[in-house]
Amino acid sequence: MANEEKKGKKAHSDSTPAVSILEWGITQGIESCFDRADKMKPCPIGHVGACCKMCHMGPCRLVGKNADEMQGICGATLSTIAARNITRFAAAGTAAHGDHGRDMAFTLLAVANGEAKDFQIKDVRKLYKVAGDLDIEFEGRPVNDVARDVATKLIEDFSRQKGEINFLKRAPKKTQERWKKWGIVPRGVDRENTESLDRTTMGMDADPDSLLLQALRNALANGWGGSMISTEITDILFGTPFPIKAEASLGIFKEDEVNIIVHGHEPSLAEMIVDVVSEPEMIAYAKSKGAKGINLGGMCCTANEVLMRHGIATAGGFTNQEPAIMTGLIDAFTVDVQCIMPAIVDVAKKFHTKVITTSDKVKIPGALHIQFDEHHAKDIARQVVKTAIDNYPNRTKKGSHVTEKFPLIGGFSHEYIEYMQGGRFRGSFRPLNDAIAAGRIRGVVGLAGCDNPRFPSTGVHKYLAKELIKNDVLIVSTGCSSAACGGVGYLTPEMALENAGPGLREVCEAIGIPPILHLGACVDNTRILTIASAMAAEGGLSDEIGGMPAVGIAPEWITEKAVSIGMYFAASGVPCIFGGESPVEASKEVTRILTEVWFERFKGALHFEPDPEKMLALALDYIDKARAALKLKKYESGKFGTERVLMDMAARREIEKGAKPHLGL
Ligand code: NFS
Ligand code: SF4
Repeated sequence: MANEEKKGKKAHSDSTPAVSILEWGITQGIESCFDRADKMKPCPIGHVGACCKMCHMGPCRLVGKNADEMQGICGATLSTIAARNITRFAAAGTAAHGDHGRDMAFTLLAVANGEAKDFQIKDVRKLYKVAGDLDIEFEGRPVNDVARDVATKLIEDFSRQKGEINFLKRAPKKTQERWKKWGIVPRGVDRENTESLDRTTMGMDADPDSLLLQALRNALANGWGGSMISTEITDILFGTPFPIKAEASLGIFKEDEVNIIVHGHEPSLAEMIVDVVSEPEMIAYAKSKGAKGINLGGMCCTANEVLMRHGIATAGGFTNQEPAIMTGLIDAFTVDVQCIMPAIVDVAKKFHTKVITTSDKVKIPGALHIQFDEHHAKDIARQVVKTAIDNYPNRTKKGSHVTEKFPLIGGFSHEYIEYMQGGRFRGSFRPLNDAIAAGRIRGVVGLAGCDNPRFPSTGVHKYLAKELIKNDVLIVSTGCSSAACGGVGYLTPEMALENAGPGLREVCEAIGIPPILHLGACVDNTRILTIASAMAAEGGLSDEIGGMPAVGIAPEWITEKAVSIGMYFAASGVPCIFGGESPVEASKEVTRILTEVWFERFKGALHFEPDPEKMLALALDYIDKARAALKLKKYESGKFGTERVLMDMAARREIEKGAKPHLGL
């Protein structure tokens, strides 16, 4: 392609900083996922037919006008194949989050046994809270003994063959009864994953409903198992988040400092790097190489973890990986696990950037591998940082740099959300429930999931965020959705003043919070389960998670993890709306099960809806219907009851001061 032609080519991201860098990249012949998305037309199978490759009689492609009447060689119908395929998505997603949770549990065990000396248990209160939930005695016992028992009991959640995952009992009774009634109580994470693979192999379960119930059981093992274990242990080890200021966008890199990115999901190494970059010897070493200092930034969910706890800036979500390297300013691009595009190595080759893989589960040809080991965590972190510093003088080729960045407030753990509604001694969910009942807040949406190069990437998140808050819907956001919103300045209290409906604005003003609460990484979607359970226990709305005026939306989802998350929300009683073409559209039966049948049984659902306006309408419709079923005041913008806003002013002062509150655990 001639350079002139390349210049005219548009990168279809909806993020202005990303577009300016990507378009520069096009002129330089540097490819990104956006270019590959243009070249690689999406295979229509899924929404116009089904493909099964579970055995070597196939692959069997059921396509064409009569796909619905076709069968694979074994006799599997289109609905069987569609149900099997999406069940495997749920299993793989659970495996990813489950392995993350397992790694965190083993780290906690190593810390308790004194084998991982660089880590400490930072939140002993939370350890005791979790111990209490697990019926582990904690009073008067040494902290490490309690931690060992907690880690051991949670590790059992992975290997248990019979019985139930521990945290299921945190759910409202009625929610648990629905799981029992439909036989979807998960036993152990690994058992459900194995059973999903077994059931979906050739010659096994052919009944779509039965298969999809297993998908739900498998997904619940993620939501109330793997992911929740990860969130809880991460808080225990690194501290429960509270509101903290940070910055977002590709403009966070500094021309005169060593820039290091931590990308991926498991925060153990990243936490150590956070410590190491402020060590005087490291800073002196950076200066000896001509840099003014060391600048640490995050990407994807590792970014969310260190942002929530340390205010480390985020360079963005999934589609920002390549443009970040194209700035030419990154000296080390350190990755741990999940959502790491192998393509970053190709982009890095055009610059001086060193891609460093750190997990034995993630190796990429062409990357430097420095194996993480929690037993020598800080030494390994120092090795990574030193590699970055040594690479700083190699920065020669100029990339395309932007300077635009936005302030944000993140760090809304469920503990803090409870605290902000009444302080340490009066903390409860009563004010939130009252504000919803009175119509001040119309409902709550969990805005989550990936940013996708097949969309105007990040654009659907931004559209929905703005429209929802205009409609007085409080948003809790996680994962790359938080990065999409943070990267345009949406995660600030000012956003409420300028864009929220009158009721939501009043609530946000009373506490000084943004209308979009950044709850953390994708594993922290489990904080939403905890919040919803607390709202049910508080009374005044639904007495189970199902039936709340609450919806989950993953407008630009990409990964199998997203499907697993959508399904554990659906099984727990939250209708979910996913963007893009449906991967099961060709099967009317599977589509009906995911929506109508699941709604009838669990009050949750999984919709696929490519049109952003229809997504919004569907979400508001679910919220309004839930309000009507709960006999709450009909929502009308600007007209709400006269309940007092009981939110605590002390919380607001603490956000302003940036002081650490004493969370009322
Ligand atoms: Ni979630 Fe986090 Fe982003 Fe999608 Fe990937 S980073 S676990 S999967 S792409 S939101
Ligand atoms: Fe074809 Fe059945 Fe084998 Fe699938 S399992 S590839 S449908 S024969």
